[in-house]
Amino acid sequence: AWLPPEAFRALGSRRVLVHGDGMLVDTVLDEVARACARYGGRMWHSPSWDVDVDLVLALRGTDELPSATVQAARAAGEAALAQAGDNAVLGAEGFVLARAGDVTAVLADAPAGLLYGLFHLVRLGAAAFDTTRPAEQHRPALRRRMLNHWDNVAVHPVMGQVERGYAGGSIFWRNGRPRGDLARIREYARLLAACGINAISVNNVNVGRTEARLLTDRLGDVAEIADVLRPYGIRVHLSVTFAAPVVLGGLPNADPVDEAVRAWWAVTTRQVYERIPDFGGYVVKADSEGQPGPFTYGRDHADGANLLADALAPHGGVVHWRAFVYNHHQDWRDRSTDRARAAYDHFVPLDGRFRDNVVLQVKFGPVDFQVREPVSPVLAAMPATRLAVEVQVTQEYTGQQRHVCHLGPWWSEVLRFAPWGPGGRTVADVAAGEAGEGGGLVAVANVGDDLFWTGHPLAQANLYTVGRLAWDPQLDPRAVLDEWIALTFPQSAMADPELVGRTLHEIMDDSWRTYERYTAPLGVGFMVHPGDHYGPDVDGYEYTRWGTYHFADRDGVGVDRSRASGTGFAGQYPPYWAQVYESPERCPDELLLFFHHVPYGHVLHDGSTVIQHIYDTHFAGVEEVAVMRGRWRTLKGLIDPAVYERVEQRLDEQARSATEWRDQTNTYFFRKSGVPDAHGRRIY
Ligand code: GCW
Repeated sequence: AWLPPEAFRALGSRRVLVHGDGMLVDTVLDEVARACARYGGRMWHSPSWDVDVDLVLALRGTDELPSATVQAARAAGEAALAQAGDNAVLGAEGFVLARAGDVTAVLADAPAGLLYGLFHLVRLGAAAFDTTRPAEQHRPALRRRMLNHWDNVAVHPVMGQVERGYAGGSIFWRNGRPRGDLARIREYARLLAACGINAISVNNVNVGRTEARLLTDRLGDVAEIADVLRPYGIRVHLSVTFAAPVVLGGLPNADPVDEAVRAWWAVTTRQVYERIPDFGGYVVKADSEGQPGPFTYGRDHADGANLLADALAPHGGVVHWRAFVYNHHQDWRDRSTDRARAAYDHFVPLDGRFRDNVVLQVKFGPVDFQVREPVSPVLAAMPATRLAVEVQVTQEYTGQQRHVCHLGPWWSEVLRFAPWGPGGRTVADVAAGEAGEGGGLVAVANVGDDLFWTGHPLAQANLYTVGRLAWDPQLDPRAVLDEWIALTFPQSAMADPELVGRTLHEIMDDSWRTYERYTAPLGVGFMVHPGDHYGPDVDGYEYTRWGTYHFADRDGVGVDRSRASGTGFAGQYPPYWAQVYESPERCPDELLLFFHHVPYGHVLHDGSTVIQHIYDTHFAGVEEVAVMRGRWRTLKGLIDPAVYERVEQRLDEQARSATEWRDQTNTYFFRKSGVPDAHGRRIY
């Protein structure tokens, strides 16, 4: 992945001094020592003698450093910080990079900062040692940068080892037991630390009977994982079932106001911390898609979340309570119920009632990780609640790691979106919180026991990117992709690095929009095959209980979510966007069918009609995949043959599947509308 030995060449060929102590400093030492052993450099740890070095990684506030050059480098770092005035505190994870003469210095206040500084050096490669490089400071914008693994411990009869997993089995679990490959987990931790992830939940939010026991008699399995992740600054969290007091504790109920229930959670949680002192906390999917929750006892989500928060608070833990709550037994005949409204309707009235250590985890869109959705209005409506934004790295609805679909540009768009109107606070600001107290970014993981980690080798870039955007949501996704390419396909190991880099950009940069073009049009969503969610089935969900309808008929398509004549969902936004979305004329084209039911002849902003847009984008999307495939073939012989072949096979499948999408979608809308393609192309 993005830490091949080559990535450490620039660092490993230098004289490096590491100054400071602590578990994460030991990790830095270990990384530097390995790099130096491979590339001929040399490392010292806090020596008492005078040495000349090229690089110093030091904790601030430690004793004076030995040699004059090292002191100068440190002074340069301090000067850079002083210039920044009251920002001079780097915090638990920040670092400064500065140069003095021939020496590069990385300074941090805490060991984690040193580790992130080290991986920053790895990213920069030789450029880190450029004498003209100005000093830079880095601190994460979001405090918690988390992955949720939807990994099952026991194989689920329908979902398998990993729910919505497209990269083989779990790296943690196999057939009901820990997989036991701690070396692999350690490598995973390195990769995650190198892109900035600092928290992981290790089991599915749908918690089965076996998985429930991770909280109690199987806690040792979790502790073992925590021990491996800890040296890389990653905390372990656990998905728990709200019914745990019944399922595990033998109590008659799990009612949040019942004293016995409260005591059970308090004792159980204390035992977790006795075993895992830095345990992060719980992740909970309650009263959602059949999972148990407080509704059973006539309580609300604040009662439920606060129950767990109170148990965690004495130990410094948090509960991530998911806002993905909706009626999954809807009747398609009932036009008054709108799934898009559900999270807002359930949670916004509870704003202000959640404890400080509750993080409400909100899917970025109001429905479900579609290739295009508006940003969830919940993110703008709960000022007194800590909110986390949830995105899906595992490509459930975006090609399942068989299609190239680079999601960086999409997440960047979401994080930069200003829910109160242009120029206002952004989604990233909400996740960061006013005083850094926000809930952060949570991403559903895409890794498995696959040789390439993610099934599709290019899907690794999505994981890398989500970590980097959580660290700094302002990063340009193209630049992040550059980083990933440079690390994963190192120049010195490539015959033609320029061609490889350019080709990967050409294939990946716009691949999310390509995927959007050949699948569900104009934000309407859900035209996937029910159950596995792969491939087209335009009416697959149209008459089901899931609340995901497009309402196509002979005259038009789309969901009327206006206040004037529809479900009123558009009114859940602050005024600026409520007005924009309310109007079919002002609504951005890419979301038109999310908000409006319009005739096929409705004219879009680009002058095309809805029906012609559907035809055009579907033809274009398939052509773009053909171009991608051609481009990939130019890399034959230039990159690792195993990677080459895996991607080539997946591109074949992408081309087949995109064609299927094109033909089914175009044929469907041609049959409904009777409107021929203006360009006379073949529609079946
Ligand atoms: O997208 C849907 C998935 C479910 C998932 C659910 C959720 C874990 O189809 O598999 O369950 O979302 O986010 O809880």
